[in-house]
Amino acid sequence: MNGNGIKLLAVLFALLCPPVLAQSAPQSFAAPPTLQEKSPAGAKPMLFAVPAEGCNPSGDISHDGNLVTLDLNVVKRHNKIYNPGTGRMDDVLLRSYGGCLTGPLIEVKPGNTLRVHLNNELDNPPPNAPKCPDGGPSCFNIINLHFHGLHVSPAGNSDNVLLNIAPKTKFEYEVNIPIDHPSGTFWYHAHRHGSTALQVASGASGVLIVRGNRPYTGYGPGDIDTILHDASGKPFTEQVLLFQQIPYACFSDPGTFQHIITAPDGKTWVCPPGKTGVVENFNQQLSSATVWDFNGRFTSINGVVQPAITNVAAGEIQRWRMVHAGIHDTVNVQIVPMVASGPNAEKELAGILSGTPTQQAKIVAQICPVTQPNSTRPVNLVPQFEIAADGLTRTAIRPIGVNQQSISGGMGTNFLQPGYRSDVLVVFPHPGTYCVLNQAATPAERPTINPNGGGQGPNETQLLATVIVKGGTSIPLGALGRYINSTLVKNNPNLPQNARNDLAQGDLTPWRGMPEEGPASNSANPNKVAFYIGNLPEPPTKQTNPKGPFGFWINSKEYDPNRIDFKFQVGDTQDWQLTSYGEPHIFHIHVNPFEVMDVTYKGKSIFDNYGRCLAQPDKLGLQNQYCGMWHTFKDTVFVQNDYLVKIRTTYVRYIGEFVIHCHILDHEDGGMMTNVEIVPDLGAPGDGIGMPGMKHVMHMDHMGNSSK
Ligand SMILES: [Cu+2]
Repeated sequence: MNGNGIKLLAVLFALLCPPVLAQSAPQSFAAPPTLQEKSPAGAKPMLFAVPAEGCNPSGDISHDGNLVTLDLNVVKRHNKIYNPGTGRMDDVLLRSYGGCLTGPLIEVKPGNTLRVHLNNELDNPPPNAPKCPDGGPSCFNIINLHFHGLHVSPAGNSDNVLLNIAPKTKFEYEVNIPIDHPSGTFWYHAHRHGSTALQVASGASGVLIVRGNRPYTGYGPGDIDTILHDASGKPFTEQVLLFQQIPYACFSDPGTFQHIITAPDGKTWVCPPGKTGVVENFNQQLSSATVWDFNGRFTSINGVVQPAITNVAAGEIQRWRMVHAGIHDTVNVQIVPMVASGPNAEKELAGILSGTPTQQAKIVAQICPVTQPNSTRPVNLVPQFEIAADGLTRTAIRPIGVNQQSISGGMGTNFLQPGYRSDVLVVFPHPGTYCVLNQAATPAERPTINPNGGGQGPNETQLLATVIVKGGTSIPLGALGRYINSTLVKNNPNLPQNARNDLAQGDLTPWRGMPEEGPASNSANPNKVAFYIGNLPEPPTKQTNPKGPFGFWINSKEYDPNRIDFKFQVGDTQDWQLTSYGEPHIFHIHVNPFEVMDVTYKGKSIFDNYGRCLAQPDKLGLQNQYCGMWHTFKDTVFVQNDYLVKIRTTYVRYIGEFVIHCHILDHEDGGMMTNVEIVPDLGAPGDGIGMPGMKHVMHMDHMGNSSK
């Protein structure tokens, strides 16, 4: 039976059977949807890409070698999300790019022009529609596109998030991906200030892969893609995993969206048959640090809850491209063998778990066991060998979850924050079933402000997916790292000898995504970004005034689209220091990635001279998730309160305005965003933009005064 048949059967069962019996087969893992390949006029039909099961993205795509053209229709459409808590497929009506629960996969090459015809088919909001978080009129149907992590122009009709694409409006984006762009895993999502969280939480996001075929020849970096293949040259199997946390709710008052239907516990959201789940109420569904911990919803992967990944053999090297497209909560990825026994073992080993997240947590603890805090028992984590962070190839393979030897931090977790990407090589040691977990955060990994929710992971361990491994060749767990390194060396006999020698040690420098930053021009006086939610003035240097204005602040200022807070000259290299007060936030900057130079706690670096975490490898704590970041390039970084994150960026090539913001997207919508402007020449009249005296390049502040 094919995937569609299985899904249809699951739906039929859901309709005909009591909830407990509903799930007879696991949800099949589905790759992100693809758009139909558009045929050039008069030509024979080209490759026909079948949409992923269960949805039909609206739009099409064509690749002609240099140009990737995409019709991307923004629509609200009915879909189904499996809810193990009730055993039913919940009906949802959500905004997305293309009509599926996740946007279509976009693949480009360096040097391509990506042309996206964005067609906003959403309705004009009715007069009583909920207002934007900033108090303005409803903006939930106004959308745009952000190409997260791409090094492209932020201006005009490129990666310009200051655009408003109104309902019933078409807009043509043209993104020129430079020929020297690193290959890697990127993503796109909605970014209209005020509706970003609501739209991304609805599914308005998708994966964007830049594929590179530049070999390493001894001069300049090559693309990691060129070495990830078997002995015959066939690329390793890839799995694209877009993690989404869609907080759909059913309302007893559809239309006004004020009263969420809950279970008798008053917390768990439920959708009775005949009701449709929506994301329409910002305050109740999105803007709470703990809502995702208690609402009973599940993290989905490419739109599917707890899928079973089945195309895996023991000993096979796969590349997993993980993208965290959730808006608010940490996902702590761990992989462990399942040890199910007992009356439900057969279903569990097939990848089927029933129950709410809380009910499942007890089962997961038994069948997917991981060392408990303070235990010295070795764990059987399946290591994740990270080759790229935020899309950019690392200097060395980072082993996550290698017992007692890992520099990845406590419990060998791959900490994914909203906006992060992690490309890992995985090898499953033996046939059998494995759990892909979202590991719970321990009390030590929660900010003091929120001991019961939020923080560095869910409050209960959750199953994200199962992997059912069949056939292949068994490899001892402890030998997987050496196996990957030696296989890469063996399968790439034509590499220069120095690269083969490096690769044997897991060194990826020949394929590094970004060159090491040079000195910064402002190292004595770095730029500062201080995140804070609360009443001004910002503590602790000044006493909080409960009567002071409340807000979501960066440097004690809320977002004003007319205000530029940072202005630099193109080509300049700048140092930054990032802090959060009270609770953690997530720093993200557009256009240029940054290098993490250091992370300090109480004035002392958490790293030794070799970039290794000073904390014990498997010690729990807040610093764990920085352990793999020393001199790593990223575009998004967690800023834990009480820590200082030091980063460095060069503003390469592109001028224009773009933004820095918190990637907890309800914080961004609340005001945690600021504008950066890159200009050609800070010393020239008008910063080198236009002729001196030109009037139409002047900036107006919000009072209508010109700033130049
Ligand atoms: Cu934030």
